Amino acid sequence: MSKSSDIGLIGLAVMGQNLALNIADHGYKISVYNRTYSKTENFLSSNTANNNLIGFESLRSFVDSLQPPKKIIIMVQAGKATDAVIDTLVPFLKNGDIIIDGGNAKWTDTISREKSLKEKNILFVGSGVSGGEEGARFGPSLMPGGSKEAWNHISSIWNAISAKVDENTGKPLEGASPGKPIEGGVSCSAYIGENGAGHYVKMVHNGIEYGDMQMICEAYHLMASVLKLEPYEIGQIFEEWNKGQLDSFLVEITADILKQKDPRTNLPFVDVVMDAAGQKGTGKWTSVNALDMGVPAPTVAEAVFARCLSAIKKERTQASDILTGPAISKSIQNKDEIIQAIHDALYCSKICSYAQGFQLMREAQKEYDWSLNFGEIAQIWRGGCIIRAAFLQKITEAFTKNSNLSNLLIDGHFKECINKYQHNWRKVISIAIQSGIPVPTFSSALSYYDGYRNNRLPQNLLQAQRDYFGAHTYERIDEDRGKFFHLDWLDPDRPEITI
Ligand code: NBP
Repeated sequence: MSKSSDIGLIGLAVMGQNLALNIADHGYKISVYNRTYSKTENFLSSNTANNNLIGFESLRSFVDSLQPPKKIIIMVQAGKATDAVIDTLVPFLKNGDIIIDGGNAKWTDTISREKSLKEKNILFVGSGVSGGEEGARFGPSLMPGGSKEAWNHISSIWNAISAKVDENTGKPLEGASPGKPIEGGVSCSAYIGENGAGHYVKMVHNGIEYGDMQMICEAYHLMASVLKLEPYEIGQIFEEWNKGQLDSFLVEITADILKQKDPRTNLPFVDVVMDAAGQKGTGKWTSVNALDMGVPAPTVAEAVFARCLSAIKKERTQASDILTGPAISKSIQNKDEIIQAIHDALYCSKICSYAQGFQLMREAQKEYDWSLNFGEIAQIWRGGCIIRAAFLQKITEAFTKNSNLSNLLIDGHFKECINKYQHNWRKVISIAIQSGIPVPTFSSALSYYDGYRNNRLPQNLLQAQRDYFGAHTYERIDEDRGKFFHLDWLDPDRPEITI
């Protein structure tokens, strides 16, 4: 077997097949392998016109077909399946060969894998791949991390196959089709950092995606319940919103979904879909990591909890017969004003959610000794991925102006937006509360904003409570930070104890 392929790929389910076709479309010769050979055969027979694809039944022949250093992408389930594939692959590899995990691995697993493969002189890249099936086929957003040496070998392929955005506007370049990839534009791929940095950033991306989706759902819920608009009308509103500041893939598909009829009943499609959400875990990982590091990221967590609450459908149905809430006002005046206010609430909440996501990454880079480029991260999310949005251009601009920006809320543009829209944001949340409509992400984002901008929070009392029952000590406002005191609560008139 001549060593003729530029790269190999293992795992021919949805993502693997599409990524392989994307790579082949860009002129790279790619070898493919799957545990169940019939899937490889089916894939090849459906793509006979593509001369850059070559399939193998045996793993050894697959590896033998690759040019050194061998570059092998793994696109299988995260966790045990990824480890199983690595374990079977390693005996066939030599020093300096490269494994790239394109699955949704947990970043801590990527850190461990990179470390143990390094000991075997195998280079490892953990690359976030975002954009689902369509992205993998015609241009995903790629977040590679791990061995820098390996990155130098794969960067030209990664840059070629990733989504592209317009150099001036930052808008995604669309219109790719089989055999005709996008030419030119700025690549949505950049080296993120050492070991697990790429998969970490992909996880935060997914957490932000949870927040974005839930916020859109809250806007829809308010329009449907308070304004009593039909799904089609709400779809038209989202379509309008997609032309302005909220221009994004998720708003665009929301408009399409809301305008869609159920082919079976002819009812609005959303009205026949069960209101019980699933999840695959990356939102939960983001929230657990935020709690572990002590970073305030309540909006993503609320989005995860909103899915959990929706999932207990049977219990909610029973509770709906027992529990009461306020009646929703029948006559709504100034409908257009409320629609505008919901738009503004969505935009402000989105700013806060992203501010939290970037704060999380800022803390993680200290924890894991990475050096993340936040402007570049926002830039590679502008195309290919689920959270792609015009808004990300503003984040890139904010970090370009100030790479040490402590929080997006402080940036001039975002500060001005919130100043302009916060009246409407507060109004919408008041309407929701008075109408008994849950808005967990809108309201948690506002509480985050009010908490962040408040110089004095009630945790003075909390610290006193902790000292009272557990001698946990407190700091004083008239002493230096880091000096701790304890009051003898059985005899509070005694001088306090300096710790
Ligand atoms: P799956 O995650 O469903 O993986 C199944 C594929 O892995 C099958 O082709 C299976 O082969 C193969 N596989 C091999 Br090879 N060895 C395996 C083993 N030891 N155990 C289990 N499976 C093995 O595929 P996917 O949905 O294409 O996703 C691939 C990765 O990309 C995942 O990590 C996923 O989280 C990530 N991702 C997915 C999306 C998305 O939108 N779906 C987006 C971004 C990232 P078989 O045919 O023999 O069973």
